[in-house]
Amino acid sequence: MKNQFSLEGKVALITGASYGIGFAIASSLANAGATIVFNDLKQEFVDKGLAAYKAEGIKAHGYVCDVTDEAGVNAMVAQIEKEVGVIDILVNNAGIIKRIPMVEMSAAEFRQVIDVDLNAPFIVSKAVIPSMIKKGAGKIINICSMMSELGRETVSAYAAAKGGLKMLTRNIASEYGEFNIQCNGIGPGYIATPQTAPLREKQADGSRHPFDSFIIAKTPAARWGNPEDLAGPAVFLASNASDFVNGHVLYVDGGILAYIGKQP
Ligand code: NAP
Ligand code: GCO
Repeated sequence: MKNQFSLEGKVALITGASYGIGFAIASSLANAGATIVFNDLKQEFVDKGLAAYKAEGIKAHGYVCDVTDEAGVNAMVAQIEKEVGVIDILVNNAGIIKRIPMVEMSAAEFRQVIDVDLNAPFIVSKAVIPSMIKKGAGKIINICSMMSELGRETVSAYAAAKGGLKMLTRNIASEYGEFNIQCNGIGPGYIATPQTAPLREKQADGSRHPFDSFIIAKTPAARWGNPEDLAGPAVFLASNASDFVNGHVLYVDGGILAYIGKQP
């Protein structure tokens, strides 16, 4: 059983993984034996990430790269193949959100979210698939969202992107499954990271943010998730244990999608 989940000898690229969910997923893949490669937008963040991995006893390789820049991504993937090895596991994690009511959102802002959250997973996947085909195996994990299934006020661009990412996941599985490439998604529930910090900020009187209380009432587990809650699911989808799982989104949400919410 242990062998089925082992990632010994595998190279994993996790995008935007200096901290937050990406960092936790990368650490779990490293603990299962994988060699970790990650990127971030600026050298300063890459350096912080490298120090954080080192503190965990993980030797990681960090690159500066904007995942929306196709030429930059292609150059980074070529450099990784030369310096570290062919990428066996790709986790499309880098993402942004803009919480703006739709009628107040500019088309440029909408496009920016789509660019990072949907176009970039296309660009990075496209860059790694040819070598996976040559190798006869590959794993792609797209970090989806509750918003791959649900809408809410102010997140039109994010929901459109994450809904699209779910379908990109199914399409990569459909198009490249015959080459022994599995593409699946992880749909995290509400996870405590810098991205969701504004939704958990304490009120002036020290009470919980109303959105914080709302999420607790919507989650059967009655808590926010931690990035570490995604570790086991990520290892499963990166390993041979999931070789016949393809085009699936594994929601890791403490039960949100199953629940109508606590009656006030
Ligand atoms: P986060 O704390 O904001 O971290 C996102 C990471 O992506 C940062 O390292 C950021 O880099 C990087 N990034 C953003 N744009 C990039 C670009 N163009 N090129 C390269 N890197 C870029 O977010 P998180 O909460 O850990 O979320 C990680 C993923 O999970 C995202 O896709 C998010 O949508 C998804 N997700 C989050 C939650 C949640 O509750 N937190 C739930 C479901 C899904 P910088 O440091 O340079 O900004
Ligand atoms: C929001 C949140 C979410 C989460 C996550 C849920 O404003 O509703 O930021 O969208 O980050 O993606 O799964």
